Amino acid sequence: RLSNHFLYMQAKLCQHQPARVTLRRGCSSRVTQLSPSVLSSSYVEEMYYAWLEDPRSVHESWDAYFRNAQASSPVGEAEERRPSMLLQGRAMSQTPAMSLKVVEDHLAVHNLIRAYQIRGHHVAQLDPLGILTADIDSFVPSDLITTIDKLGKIFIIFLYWFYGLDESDLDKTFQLPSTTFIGGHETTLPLREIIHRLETSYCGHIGMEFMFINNVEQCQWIRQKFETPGIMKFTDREKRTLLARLVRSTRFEDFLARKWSSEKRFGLEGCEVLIPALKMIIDRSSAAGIESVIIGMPHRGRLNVLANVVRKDLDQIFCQFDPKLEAADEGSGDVKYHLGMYHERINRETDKNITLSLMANPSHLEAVDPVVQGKTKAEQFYRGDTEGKKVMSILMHGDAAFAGQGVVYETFHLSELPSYTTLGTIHVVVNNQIGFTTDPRMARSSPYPTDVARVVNAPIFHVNADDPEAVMYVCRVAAEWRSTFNKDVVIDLVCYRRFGHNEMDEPMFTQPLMYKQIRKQEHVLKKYADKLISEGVVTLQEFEEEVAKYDKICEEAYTASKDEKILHIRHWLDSPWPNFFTAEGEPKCMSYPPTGLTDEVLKHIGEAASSVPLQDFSIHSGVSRILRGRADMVSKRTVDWALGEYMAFGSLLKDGIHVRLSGQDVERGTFSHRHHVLHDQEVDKRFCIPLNHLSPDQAPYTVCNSSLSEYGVLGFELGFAMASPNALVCWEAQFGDFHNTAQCIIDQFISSGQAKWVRNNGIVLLLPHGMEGMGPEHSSARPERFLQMSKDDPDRYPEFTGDFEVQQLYDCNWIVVNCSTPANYFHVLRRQILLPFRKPLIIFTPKSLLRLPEARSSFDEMTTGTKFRRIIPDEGPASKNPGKVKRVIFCTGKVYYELAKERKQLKLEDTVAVVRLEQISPFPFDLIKAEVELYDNAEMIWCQEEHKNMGYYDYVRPRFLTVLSNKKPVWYVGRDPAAAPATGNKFTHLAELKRFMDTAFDLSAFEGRSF
Ligand SMILES: Cc1ncc(C[n+]2csc(CCOP(=O)(O)OP(=O)(O)O)c2C)c(N)n1
Ligand SMILES: [Mg+2]
Repeated sequence: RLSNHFLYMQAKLCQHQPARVTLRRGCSSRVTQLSPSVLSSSYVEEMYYAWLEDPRSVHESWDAYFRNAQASSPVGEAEERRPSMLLQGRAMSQTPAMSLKVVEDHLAVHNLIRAYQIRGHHVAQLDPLGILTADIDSFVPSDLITTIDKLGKIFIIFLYWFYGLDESDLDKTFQLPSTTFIGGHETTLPLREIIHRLETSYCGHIGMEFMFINNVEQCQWIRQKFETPGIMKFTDREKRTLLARLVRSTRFEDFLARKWSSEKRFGLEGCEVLIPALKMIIDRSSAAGIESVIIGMPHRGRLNVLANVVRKDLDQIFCQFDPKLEAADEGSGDVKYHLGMYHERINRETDKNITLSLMANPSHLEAVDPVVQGKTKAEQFYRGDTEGKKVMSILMHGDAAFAGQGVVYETFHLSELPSYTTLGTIHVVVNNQIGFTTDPRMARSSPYPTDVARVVNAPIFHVNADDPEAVMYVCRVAAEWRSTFNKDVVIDLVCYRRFGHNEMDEPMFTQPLMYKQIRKQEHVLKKYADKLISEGVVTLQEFEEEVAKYDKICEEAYTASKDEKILHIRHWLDSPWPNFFTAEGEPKCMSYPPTGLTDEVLKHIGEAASSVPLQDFSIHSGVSRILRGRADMVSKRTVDWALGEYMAFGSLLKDGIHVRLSGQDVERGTFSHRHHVLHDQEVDKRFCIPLNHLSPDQAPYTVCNSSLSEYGVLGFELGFAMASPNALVCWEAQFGDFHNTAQCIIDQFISSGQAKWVRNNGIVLLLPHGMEGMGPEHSSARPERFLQMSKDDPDRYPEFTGDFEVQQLYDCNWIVVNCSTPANYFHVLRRQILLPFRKPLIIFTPKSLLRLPEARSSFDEMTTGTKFRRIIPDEGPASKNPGKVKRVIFCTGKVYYELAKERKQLKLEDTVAVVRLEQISPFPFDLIKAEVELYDNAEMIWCQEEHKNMGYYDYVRPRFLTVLSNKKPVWYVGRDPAAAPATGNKFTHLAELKRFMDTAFDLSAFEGRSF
């Protein structure tokens, strides 16, 4: 590094040889080189104003300078002029050379201090292995004057080149600007000491990146925390605690390695300091009032965190290694390093209660980040913790994943948004300088893996993980930062990975040099124990006793684990819902109350939906028209889609159920149909949410436009829904197809979460869907994907026992519906909350139906006694005389209205029955069976507007055949198979529609065909 620096400097010096001559300090030519911006430096102003108040408060050289400058100005003028002006023009030209040198030197020293504050981290000693530089680039910023003693003469050249200072200046004292705390109680220091202290603060085992923060108070706070001389001190007790925690962390991994040498565990070796680091963050946060910490983390060190931070019983962890234990719970379960945990305990350091939840997560790195944030937000919300003083989140990351995964960026962008902020997350990066087999140079383009955090002005503290006290200090500061400013902060633990990616991997294949060094690397526990022993803080015997004590705990737990006969994933639940289930975790009943409401309630909500609750509130004329339209519908006892949704939300709110609707532009609604937030047209930023004005004892309604993210926001809402069963949490995609950028949340959490982690989740996905001639995008919410992942067996005819509807819902992994009426949409939303358990609900929502007069519902379909209809049978002439019916068309969603219109035009209403499948999955075998039996002479058709390889066909076909005992076909009518979900050509769109409508009503279309 130093030689690099030297070569670079030499090159620069040669390149600028002539300039060097003219730049000699003290020459008048140098004066003209100083730019006005330098001369008007706030530092000079600071000195000037301090001098005006008390000439003795500044260094004597400044005193002399300002006296001179003032003396050379006309009487009365100097006081009125800014000090920067004093440095220019007449005042400057008349200044004696000596005073000018003082100004220049102080400015130079000021610049030098800033250079350390901004770029000191680039030369900090961050890599415990000493072979890589944490910022990838080994280049030393040329304005840093590092290591006076080592550099010798070179140092002098640097000092001269960048700052115009020479060797003789090293022992001169300089006034310190207020933007540094290196002086402690001193206001002046010799230059040599200034450089020494800057090096100690900025180029040791901690590298700080914070000068990009656009807030002076925050920058000052950080400077004070790291620059104040002697601030990084620990008491002997603190050192012993740290050692004991390191013992636990290290010996836990050793124990697992000894007992299960060929098992994957993604050990923490090389970053054992993570455990004391987390514990320090939690101790400090607990002291600041935090009562609940929600943690998200990847594989590395997860078991150790469970054992030593969350304090999962060790025998429970060891059980997970026993291949002979049978699973007690339904579902797939998950591997041990993905499981979550919830634990309430006393924090030993603060003697206060603290709840720790480590969220279960999939292998997909960083996917859990927004989920943790959502759950944290929900816990803050339900506790009324509006300032984030009670609940907080900690997110851990791997260096490669933190830099590579886009969801990290999406999650950071939620951190300051009012409806998504968790008021400060502490991020801890286990930066072992490798990702599986990939070097940092191939894994990222940014200097550090943490640069993504700069977008939200989060301070970033890089720290050498082999210096446990430095790590503790950084963690302490990070926790204090969070409780002071309620903003995100990043701790980058620069460490190494002692073994391969997992314990079976051979790292020498790909990183031979690094691993040769790692083999030589002494364990951090040994190094720290030696240090404390040499300091006399502990004796060797005490240390050995501490080790033996923990080893014994492990051995005893291991013996106890042998008594376990069965594995309970239920014991690893990260989000328990007390009182919602029975003690055994079962639903309290297997039925749900009717979802219909009285006319009175419907009217009341309808009135709220059509009026402005605030006085003197001027709304847009278009909105006014919409509200009048709603009032008109209410008076006629009808609802459109938006009003049906209003009724569902409003009624739940009145019953004390919190409703949260989040997604892009949801407040107005993509299709301008919702208008849940009214904006005053006269007063900027004045708005109101009528759904929050229903009744004084209602639950709050949250409706929030989200950032333009799907992965991050859907993950967030999933986390929000995890916190409580008594909330309807809905995420709406702008158009249904955009959910594919959140596919990871759908696949890894929503579809399979309960099977893997035995936890319920009632999140609702609203996915606008339908072929409206809008082109390949914006048309399909990809029902086929959701249906393919539905777990109800297509080939097994279920037993119709008890409340079959509820039993089926209980057994499924999610519910997929496509409602054709607002009333049914209303019921399905209410059913979601009235069910005695929670399942994700996927709703394909309409676009053109939002305004289609035929697609309105009467109050009669929503009043007391009515409920969600899993299918809507034909209720016209066909159903009155089913024996005459030749064909039954089963369909779902919007195409029903096209079929009904066509059938009417063709006068086939008594020959063709049209049956709507409203709940597609789980498949309503019972009701379909009844329809099939009703029309037993008719041929069966499945009609969809989607292409044949998309939509619902592949899902419904085998299930129809099961109902029909494979004795009768169900013919397909719809668009042909295609690669894109829809045509971009309007003409083709209509031609396709006509073609399949013709087939749907061509009663001879399938004549003679075999199946
Ligand atoms: C989204 C995703 N892509 C790929 C993988 C496969 N994978 C597992 S660990 C790993 C390397 C992770 O490196 P890093 O984030 O630095 O964590 P480390 O293992 O070094 O602690 C990869 C690529 C994954 N789990 N998730
Ligand atoms: Mg890594």
